[in-house]
Amino acid sequence: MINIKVKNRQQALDILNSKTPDYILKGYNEIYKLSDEQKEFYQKNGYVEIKKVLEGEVLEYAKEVIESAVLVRKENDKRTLAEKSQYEQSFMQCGFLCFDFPAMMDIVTGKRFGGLARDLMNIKHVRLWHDQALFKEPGGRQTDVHQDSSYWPIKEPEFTTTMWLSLNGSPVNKGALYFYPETNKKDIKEYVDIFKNPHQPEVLKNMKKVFVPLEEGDATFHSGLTFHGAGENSTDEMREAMTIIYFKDGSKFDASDARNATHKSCTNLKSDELINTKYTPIII
Ligand SMILES: O=C(O)CCC(=O)C(=O)O
Repeated sequence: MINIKVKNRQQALDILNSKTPDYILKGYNEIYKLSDEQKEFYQKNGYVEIKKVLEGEVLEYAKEVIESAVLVRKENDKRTLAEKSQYEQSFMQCGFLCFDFPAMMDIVTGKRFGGLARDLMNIKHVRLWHDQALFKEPGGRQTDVHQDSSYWPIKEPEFTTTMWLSLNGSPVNKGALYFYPETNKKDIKEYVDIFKNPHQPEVLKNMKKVFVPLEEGDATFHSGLTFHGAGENSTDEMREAMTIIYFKDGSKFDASDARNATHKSCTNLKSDELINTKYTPIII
């Protein structure tokens, strides 16, 4: 039940393949000026909420493009929620959308988003790691707690970050994200098998998680080291979010964990090589 203006595959493909209007592109690329407090909050806690990353017509346009991409990717999946795997009941996941659809490429390479990632991590340049839409269906289960960097073969996980942009609002009962503050600083590395067999890490037992409900157009950024998850969606509306993941230009491929070494963004790389593939362009 995507709340989508386009009615069918052809309309979706039309917008996905049409040229993004200049005033929309301007919105995707206009630099967002962060305050020192926001940067310090991110550095300390490993996540931060940023208001109005997109708004007005630019948000509406981006939403229609992203919904169209999800529609095209998922139109043949007729399974009910109950028929899906436990992992798939947490969200409909559509990755690497920018390489299939030009209008998605304009969003994913937007310097407004990449600039925020760069400035929060306080580095010179960021590369794209990958993009993914994460739509939690009505009735969708919680997203199990995990640490993103444990799935990524990147040598410097402290310089990885995810922008999680809410397209239609994510109050607590509609799958809001939560974070464990300061777990980015704790030297914990724990692989949670969210795909098949999730567990609650013992180290988080006495820590408090913080839910961050968002309005549409607001975003959070979280470090690849920060433990996080999301609540269930107990509403009858799809929770629509777009994520773009960035890493520091100059980071190297770490193939030591076989579970992650085949990541598409590192195709054809050897261990310790600079990550600079066709999937990982410099964004800003
Ligand atoms: O969207 C969700 O439910 C989870 C998102 C998440 O874990 C992530 O973006 O790293």
